[in-house]
Amino acid sequence: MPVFCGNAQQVLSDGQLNVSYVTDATPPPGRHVLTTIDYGATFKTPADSDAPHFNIANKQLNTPALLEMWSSDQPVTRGQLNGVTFSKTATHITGYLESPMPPGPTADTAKTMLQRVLTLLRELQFAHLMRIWNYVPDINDVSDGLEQYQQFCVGRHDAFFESGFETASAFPAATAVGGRNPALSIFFLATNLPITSVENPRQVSAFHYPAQYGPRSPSFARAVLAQGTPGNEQLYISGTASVVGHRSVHQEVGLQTEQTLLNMRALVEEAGRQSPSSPRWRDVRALKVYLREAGDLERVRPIVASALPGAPMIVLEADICRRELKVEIEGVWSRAA
Ligand code: 3EB
Repeated sequence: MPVFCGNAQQVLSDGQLNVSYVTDATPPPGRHVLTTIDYGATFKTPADSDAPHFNIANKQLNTPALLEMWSSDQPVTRGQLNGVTFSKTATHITGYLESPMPPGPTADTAKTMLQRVLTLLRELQFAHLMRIWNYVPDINDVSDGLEQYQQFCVGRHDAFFESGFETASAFPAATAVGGRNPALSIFFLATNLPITSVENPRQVSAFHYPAQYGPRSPSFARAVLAQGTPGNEQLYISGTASVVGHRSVHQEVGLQTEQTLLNMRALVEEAGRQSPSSPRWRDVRALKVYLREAGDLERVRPIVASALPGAPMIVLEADICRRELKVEIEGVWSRAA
């Protein structure tokens, strides 16, 4: 039997994707698994499920280790196209691809990979990329005079704009953190149901960051609200850090964590202004915390747990895209079914 953590057992039943953190890959009753993601390669490939199972090398700092499971109450079909391994229902698709980092600019690798994603979504007719995770190897290293993260932003920007993302309002929610394996790895969610993006009133939109952060601004939305049946919207909050306006604030990791949580709360409130039936702060379903230093776990975890009691949480060791940032947090919110 799967063991659910916190309030993750409140399973939705409206065709939405559902994420849960489990200790066993057995599909819950009535659910179809699209994908499982194993952070830190702790789980063996599940023998009892033929759903794609991906490893992200970043070490999990929580115990017990948890498996991220994406499921639906709708039937799932699976395939491979353009080098992307995907699983889909009638309304949603999850996909994964990775590419070794060849010598030369990371921008080119990022651009090619994202073009493969966008082409796949066009071919399979999922109009809206809603959430994307990017694991960038050596994210703070400099090559050709640019940090790997800034290179990634250049390639991403080019891929999006060349494929017709004319308005920033179409960007997905995103995370871009340092990967611990040598490949650039991308996992994404898309849908053919309506989505809307949400920007943070406390922060300059990332796609409007000034040039001091890199020659191309980061192409992502602070959050995406995915429509379901009324009252069952899901809010996907991007990786969020201690950034106010466009500047990093605070050195100390506890203060950075508190500022990050204030940013996340502001996003939930902003989504509520855009759509009154969107999830409230307490409706958190899954959190992921990225820590540059594993030793900061004792400091960070209680601060997150007191802001969001009982929230299912995976904590990963990962470099953050700005050197001064020590913590980044993301999450999925939805009202109980
Ligand atoms: C920030 O607010 C922190 O480039 O995809 C967070 C989430 C960050 C996603 C991305 C970057 C990205 O700018 C960094």
